[in-house]
Amino acid sequence: MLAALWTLLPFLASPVLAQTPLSFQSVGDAGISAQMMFLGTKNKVYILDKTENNPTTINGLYGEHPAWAVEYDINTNKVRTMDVYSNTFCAGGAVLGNGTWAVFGGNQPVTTGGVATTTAGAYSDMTGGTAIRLLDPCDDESCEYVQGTQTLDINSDTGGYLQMTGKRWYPMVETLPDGSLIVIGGDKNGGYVNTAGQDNPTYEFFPPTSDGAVSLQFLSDTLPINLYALTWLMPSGKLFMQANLKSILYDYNSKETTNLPDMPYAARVYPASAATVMLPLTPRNNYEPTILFCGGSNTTNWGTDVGPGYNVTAWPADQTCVRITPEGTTTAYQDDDYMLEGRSMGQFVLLPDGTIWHGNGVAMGTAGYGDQNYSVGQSYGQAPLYMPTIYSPEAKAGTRWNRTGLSASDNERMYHSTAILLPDSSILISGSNPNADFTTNQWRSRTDVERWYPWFYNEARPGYTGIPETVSYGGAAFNLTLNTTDATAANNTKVVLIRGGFNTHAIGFGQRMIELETSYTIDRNTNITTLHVSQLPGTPGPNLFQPGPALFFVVQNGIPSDGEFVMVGTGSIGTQPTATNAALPASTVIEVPVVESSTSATDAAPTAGATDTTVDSHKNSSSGATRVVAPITAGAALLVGLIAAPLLL
Ligand SMILES: *[C@@H]1O[C@H](CO)[C@@H](O)[C@H](O)[C@H]1NC(C)=O
Ligand SMILES: *[C@@H]1O[C@H](CO)[C@@H](O)[C@H](O)[C@H]1NC(C)=O
Ligand SMILES: *[C@@H]1O[C@H](CO)[C@@H](O)[C@H](O)[C@H]1NC(C)=O
Ligand SMILES: *[C@@H]1O[C@H](CO)[C@@H](O)[C@H](O)[C@H]1NC(C)=O
Ligand SMILES: *[C@@H]1O[C@H](CO)[C@@H](O)[C@H](O)[C@H]1NC(C)=O
Ligand SMILES: *[C@@H]1O[C@H](CO)[C@@H](O)[C@H](O)[C@H]1NC(C)=O
Ligand SMILES: *[C@@H]1O[C@H](CO)[C@@H](O)[C@H](O)[C@H]1NC(C)=O
Ligand SMILES: *[C@@H]1O[C@H](CO)[C@@H](O)[C@H](O)[C@H]1NC(C)=O
Ligand SMILES: *[C@@H]1O[C@H](CO)[C@@H](O)[C@H](O)[C@H]1NC(C)=O
Ligand SMILES: *[C@@H]1O[C@H](CO)[C@@H](O)[C@H](O)[C@H]1NC(C)=O
Ligand SMILES: [Cu+2]
Repeated sequence: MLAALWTLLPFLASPVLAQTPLSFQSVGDAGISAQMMFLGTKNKVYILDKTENNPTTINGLYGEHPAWAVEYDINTNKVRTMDVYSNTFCAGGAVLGNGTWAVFGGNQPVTTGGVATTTAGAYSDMTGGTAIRLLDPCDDESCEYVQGTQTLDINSDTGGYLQMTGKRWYPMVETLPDGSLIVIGGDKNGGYVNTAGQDNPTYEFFPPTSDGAVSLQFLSDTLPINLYALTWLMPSGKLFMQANLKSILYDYNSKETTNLPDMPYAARVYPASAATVMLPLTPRNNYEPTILFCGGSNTTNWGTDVGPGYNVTAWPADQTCVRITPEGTTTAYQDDDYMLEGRSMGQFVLLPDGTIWHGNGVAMGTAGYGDQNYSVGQSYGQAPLYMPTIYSPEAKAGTRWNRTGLSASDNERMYHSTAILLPDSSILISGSNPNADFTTNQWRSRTDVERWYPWFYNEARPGYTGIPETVSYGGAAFNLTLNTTDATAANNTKVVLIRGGFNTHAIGFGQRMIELETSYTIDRNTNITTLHVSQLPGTPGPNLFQPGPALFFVVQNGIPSDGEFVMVGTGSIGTQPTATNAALPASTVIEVPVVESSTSATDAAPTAGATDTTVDSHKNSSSGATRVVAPITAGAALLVGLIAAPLLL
């Protein structure tokens, strides 16, 4: 019925279907299984899969073959296939400071059944181990990945500039303060876990530097579980890294490593695959990054690259959550509220209201798959979890997990599923494919796309004008004009930036959120409410929130506006200028001048915008603003207004 309506009323887009807050809705089909996903523009999501027999095909440079890359339009739910030549099987990615997205590594060419091949296989894919693909996202369906020339010979890629120094399957990628990228670790040919024999214990930069591949001992010390070694840039400019049970701060300038406490309770890195996230950076936490780890697996038996070697699907996923503030006064891991159930491959998605969506994953086993007699289908995980949860970072300990009013998805989202934030604050969820190739057997490869809607989805969103095109590190504040004259609402307005990042394997590569400082001026003479917004903190500048595109939200009384892309920093790769942040004006309500009854109306009337001569008798005491006494001139009214007593904030 709904489908018929849809075809009859093509101009009525998604509003035909009910968008119920706190629940999932099936919205479309990506045609491929969404192993990797990122939001490229306000309208387009880019989805990548590994090379496999997806139902959607493309006639590409190397002939007709199944597609493993599409552009998904979030308004029409239509897809455009994109030609990626090389096998993006478990690649990494991030956005550069100039807005170009980069996707690194992958695996050797495969043919039917995911079997490695060195000849032109059924899927016409080239080796992806050293590949780099670049994309400048677009709204006009003209953009394509820029790719090096890959070959079938896994040892003789000729990608040139677009080729890494060595093969990287499961590389971690993080954006650096100059907007370039660091690409870390990975292994050469794939497998359940890493091994010394095929480890690539180095990192390199993109754009490439003369350093080439730089050895990192941590990537040897953390074998066998250090694929997608979890990495976040810290305010000092060092990298916080966590793999196996080890945690370090690494200074890629001096090449010094500082050991931090070991990870308690469980492994978090792939294939244990905990949900991980940097908590929102706010003035309230002094912009001090805290990383949250939830779930994963507390097995100590990691097997080899061939597989776990025991019935891993019978091992319950871990339920613990811990936080660390890697550059805080104490660096001990602290217990956080445990999840409502054990979960591997849970995913965190930052929401602009400051809460964090947590969904997808399984209750038993780990990530990965293989043809073992204990696999369920081919999966090393089972018991999919259909219920998401909301985590509130600022709620009192003991109350941070909340499932009030939420409903479950109908669809399992297991290994190789993804979830990202959209500009309207809904979450796009797709993929799930714990299999070597596309299959309709258990657990089937999922190409369908769902959206999940936050509690405020159908509420009136705050209105404002004056969004800047760029946000800098320090310097003069900027002003927005809010469409409310309510002082409480103005006082309860936040501006946040979110980089959704590159999502794959339960990790939001580069996912980060920062709240800017604000104050407001309400002028009752004009009824104009100005929100004064600080630039990003000039200190520590880009180490705190790296340059590049980010979604900008105005959040009023907990309800976000639609997100719009702004460019953080210069929009170019290179040193980002920083400055001291100008002080914000104190929050002020400028009252309409009060006209004393002894004064003639003609003296008072001409004041700028002060048309309200019938003074509200309560106005004196409202908001603590200084009373303005007539008679006064237009200029004086303005002056007196500006020095009205600031509100205590
Ligand atoms: C961003 O930088 C990369 C690396 O230098 C370059 O390939 C790409 O074309 C640049 N993108 C834009 C939009 O300038
Ligand atoms: C793993 O976690 C379970 C609870 O799910 C606990 O009973 C068990 O002792 C833990 N095992 C290890 C090795 O930590
Ligand atoms: C599973 O396979 C292993 C060999 O890989 C064998 O030792 C074991 O007995 C098998 N288990 C079952 C339940 O078939
Ligand atoms: C593995 O464990 C699961 C869960 O306990 C069980 O259902 C399954 O039969 C086991 N498989 C094998 C091969 O032992
Ligand atoms: C739980 O989440 C709902 C919806 O997101 C929210 O309205 C409610 O305030 C939250 N409750 C607590 C105790 O955090
Ligand atoms: C403010 O703007 C929002 C979004 O455009 C709109 O829904 C709302 O009605 C406006 N409120 C007022 C008071 O104009
Ligand atoms: C923002 O508004 C304040 C007064 O409300 C003004 O002093 C300041 O110059 C404005 N800033 C910009 C960048 O326009
Ligand atoms: C503004 O909000 C803050 C909390 O964010 C509160 O402490 C302060 O009292 C509020 N001020 C007014 C004037 O409402
Ligand atoms: C400002 O808003 C108040 C209350 O809505 C209204 O009485 C007054 O006329 C408005 N003033 C101007 C200058 O629009
Ligand atoms: C308003 O302020 C004047 C002068 O400070 C004072 O005499 C008067 O009582 C106040 N009125 C009210 C309603 O607070
Ligand atoms: Cu994978």
